[in-house]
Amino acid sequence: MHVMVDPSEVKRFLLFLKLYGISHEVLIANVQSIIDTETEANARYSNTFGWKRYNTLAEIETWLDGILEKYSNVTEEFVVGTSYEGRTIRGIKISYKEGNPGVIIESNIHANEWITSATATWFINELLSSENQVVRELAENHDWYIVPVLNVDGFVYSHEKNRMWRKTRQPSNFSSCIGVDPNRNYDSHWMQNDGASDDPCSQVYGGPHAYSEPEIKAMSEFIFSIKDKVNVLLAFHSYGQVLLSPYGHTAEEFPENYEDLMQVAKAYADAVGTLSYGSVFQYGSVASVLYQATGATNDWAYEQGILISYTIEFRDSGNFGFVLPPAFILPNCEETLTGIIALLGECQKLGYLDAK
Ligand code: 0X9
Ligand code: ZN
Repeated sequence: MHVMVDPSEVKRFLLFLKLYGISHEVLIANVQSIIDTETEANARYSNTFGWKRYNTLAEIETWLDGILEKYSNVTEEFVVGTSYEGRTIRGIKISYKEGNPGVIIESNIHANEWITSATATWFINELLSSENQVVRELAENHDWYIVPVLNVDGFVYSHEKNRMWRKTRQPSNFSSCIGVDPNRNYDSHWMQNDGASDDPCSQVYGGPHAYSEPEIKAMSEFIFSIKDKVNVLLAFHSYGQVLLSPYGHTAEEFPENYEDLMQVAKAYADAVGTLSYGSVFQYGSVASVLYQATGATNDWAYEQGILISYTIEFRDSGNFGFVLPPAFILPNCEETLTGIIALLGECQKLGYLDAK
């Protein structure tokens, strides 16, 4: 378990660990100092959009406009819906021909997981501009539906006010704490088995009811509207370096095609393992390798018939956690591309990419 402790609580916390005989190791001595370093690194490249730093929502949107214009013959904008604070949640469809299997990428549902939208935008750029033959095949033989930033309000808040913000920004009717964990808000075993919290102050608050968050209501409706054309869903998260398959509500039960899901996840992990970075990716079902978590995108999507459905936790394994330094954006992107190529290759072999 990774725990972030308020400086004023450190003494008490250490005492608590000692009292219960819990061993520990300090991963990040001062979270603020790595945030400050990240802010400086971002400022260094501040006048250009790119992947040497983390871009703001406004920058991502301007970049997206340019991409949609430049590649207008193979791209199409779609609007997922409107956030609580009134922002438009935008996505891009990339399609080179008819009859392709569909892949949905949901990214930055958790506001503080900046590496996810950095990777999603890089990935979009690669699909459209790479001249590498394998990437061309990847791009042109699938229909891509990519939402680079789903939790737009939270993302802006994490840039402007609190780097560690995770949830949405909708206030509660009965608490002064703000926001819901959007990845606990889909209508899939919602709030069952301790897979989420009913405390509005919790980081994993499931909300007053499923789909209470406009972002999640909209995203579920969007996915539902295209589910018959979609074979694979990938939800981009950080951190932990792990591919998580259904289910999140129980470790006692596994999906019917669990073996296939593990074989496909292994292909991703093995492919990433061949790169020189040496990153190790684990895989397994959410509840068996991580913790019980209900109401998440990939479980819900699986239940809608999207049988290849993963949460992918990107870098790292805790050295920087959510505040992954910008220097690691490109290595993470490369790993993701390599992993996805292998993942879809394995899906193809197993017959999951046939027209639905
Ligand atoms: O807890 C989460 O929502 C995800 N981990 S994170 O550190 N990015 O917050 C894991 C979600 C996977 N859960 C299910 N698919 N049920
Ligand atoms: Zn997450």
